[in-house]
Amino acid sequence: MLKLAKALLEETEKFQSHDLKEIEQFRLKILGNKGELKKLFVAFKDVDVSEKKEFGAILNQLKKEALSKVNALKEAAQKQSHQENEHIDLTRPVNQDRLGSRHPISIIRNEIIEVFSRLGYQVSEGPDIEDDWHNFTALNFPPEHPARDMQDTFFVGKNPDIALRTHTSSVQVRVMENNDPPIRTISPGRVYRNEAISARAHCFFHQIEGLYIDKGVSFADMKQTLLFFAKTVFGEHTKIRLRPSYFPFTEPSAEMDVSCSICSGDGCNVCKYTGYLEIMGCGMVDPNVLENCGIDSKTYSGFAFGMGIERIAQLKYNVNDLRLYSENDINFLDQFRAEF
Ligand code: 2U9
Repeated sequence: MLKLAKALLEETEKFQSHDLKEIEQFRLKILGNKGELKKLFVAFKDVDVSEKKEFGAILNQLKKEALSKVNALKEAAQKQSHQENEHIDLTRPVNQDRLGSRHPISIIRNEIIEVFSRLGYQVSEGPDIEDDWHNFTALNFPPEHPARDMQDTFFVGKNPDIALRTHTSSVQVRVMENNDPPIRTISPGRVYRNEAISARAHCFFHQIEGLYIDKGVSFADMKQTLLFFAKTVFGEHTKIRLRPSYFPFTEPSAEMDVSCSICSGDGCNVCKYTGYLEIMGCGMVDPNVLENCGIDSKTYSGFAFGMGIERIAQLKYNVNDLRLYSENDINFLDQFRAEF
């Protein structure tokens, strides 16, 4: 028995392994319930008294040695397998910092600003929360106009005088109130309308409106300015057409179409076989509006125009669901990465 105990002690001292399974088998063999140590302790009772001291000491040493060996080997094996799982692939390319990209609405807005700044237009901005005067009354909206209704406009609190602007014309009223002609200004910005959100309508969108006031400004000036705009944004071969329309703030008023860039005016499903696409409203500023803003309508005249930026983006990018422009889905926005 003593011999066996000594042999097991030697085996324990020599035992080496990185394999968790093998270490566990060794543990069971020496320290397990049916292991060698258990058997030796049972046998200890029958050992001759003269050998008991040495035998007992060896059994205790074996137990201590086996326990610390198993624990140390297990710990080392676990560490190694962890490191193996964490194996570093040195051939992997480095993590690239993701660059942001411009929002399509910003791209189009900047492009439009660029076109009009070449013609001497300044950019003007104003508050999103407006009073009745700047959003409606100064712009010649009659008291019963439907836009003044809660159904169409977001009023702020219970105050019928304060609302989210429904167009950026309010900014241009402020420009006229605070500046003498000549005035050439464009006002880009977010506008709000009380509409249910769908692919075709949203409760907010973005506009650019333009205003030119000086002595002797005519409808022909407007037409030429807007033709220049259309050719720059949609291509040199673009044609425009003006259809009579009505707005409270312009007289006469018109809607402007551009020839369809998909079929060049021949007719396709994008332009619904008309050859033309509606892109903006325009007209000569109503003399009442000039007077409301402190400008002498006998001396000065001017034209104004307004367009939805989403509408231009829909035509340029062929992305028709309006919701995509405000959801900020990274996969959608990523597609405009190259366009800065
Ligand atoms: C002042 C006077 C007149 C701006 C104009 C339009 C025609 C127009 C719409 C196009 C689509 C708004 O985004 S939209 O829904 N706009 O049709 N806007 S003339 O007229 C002005 C602006 C300011 C002081």
